[in-house]
Amino acid sequence: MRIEPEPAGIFADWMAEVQARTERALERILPCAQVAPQRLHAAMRYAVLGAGKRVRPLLVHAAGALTGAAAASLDRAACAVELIHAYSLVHDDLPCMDDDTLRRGRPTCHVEFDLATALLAGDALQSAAFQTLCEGPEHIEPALRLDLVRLLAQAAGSRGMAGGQAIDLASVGSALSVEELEFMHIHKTGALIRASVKMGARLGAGLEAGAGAALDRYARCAGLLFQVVDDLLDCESNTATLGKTAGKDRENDKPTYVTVLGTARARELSRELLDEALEAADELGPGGERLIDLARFIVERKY
Ligand code: GRG
Repeated sequence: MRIEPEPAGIFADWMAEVQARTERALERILPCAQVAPQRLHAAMRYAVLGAGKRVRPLLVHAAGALTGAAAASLDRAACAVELIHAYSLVHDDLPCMDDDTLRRGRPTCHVEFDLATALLAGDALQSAAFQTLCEGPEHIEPALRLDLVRLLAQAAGSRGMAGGQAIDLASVGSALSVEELEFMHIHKTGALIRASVKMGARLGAGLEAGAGAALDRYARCAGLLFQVVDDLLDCESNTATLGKTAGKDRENDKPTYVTVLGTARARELSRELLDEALEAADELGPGGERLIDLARFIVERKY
């Protein structure tokens, strides 16, 4: 049985509340720009604050709501994944990677500052993510903190996001099969999205084995769905709406779901992945509403 979608206003209010509390928590976690080394701290704050949809923090809170975790105990995990995400964007935009000048509607970090500062800002954001998980007044057991650190490290590392990025860079100009493309994106984009869901759920009460498997299926579909939609937006939207350079994948001769499958099939795939994500979320029963709303949001987003 399908869980009925909630009225749009309820989700919009919840989303705005999580985005606002995440912004406040990030603001507190990041060093002040007045503290030395000022330029590095200013670059870190520039890369993180004031923009971004906060999809990964939203997933942390949605999965935490499912397992009954208190919002206050989810904030640090939400910030930690967002800090890793922000670091990945800063490094991805560097000339040695995607070489982009626009991100979140403003100049990329290395354009606003300089190459070395952007590189260091990314490095320091990654460290800040793990420090965030280790600190905090919340009563989170050391074993649970360690689990969170492990989940995030695995997702960000060579068998997660950084590995996916390496495959992405190596695939420029080559024709990937759908399986190879999926493998790349499960790592590059999917790993952090999956970790967000796992970390949020881990902060609440344990799930039964069946529900744990359904949640992981949801997370895997959501990660791939995010990427398919990203590929469609890259070729169908425009720079002003996206806040980053449109058509960049084609310019960089990168294989995408659109180049490998064509637009029509890529769109069909996004519908299939959404259906599978919703089916998995349905299996979770009451409490899974936010995950359902978020899967729809990932598909309907305009940037
Ligand atoms: C440099 C180690 C390293 C990894 C970079 C994730 C990634 C790997 C690069 C980002 C490049 C990119 C455009 C990937 C496609 C999916 C994606 C992560 C889009 C940006 O995420 P959003 O839409 O961004 O959640 P906002 O700005 O809303 O946070």
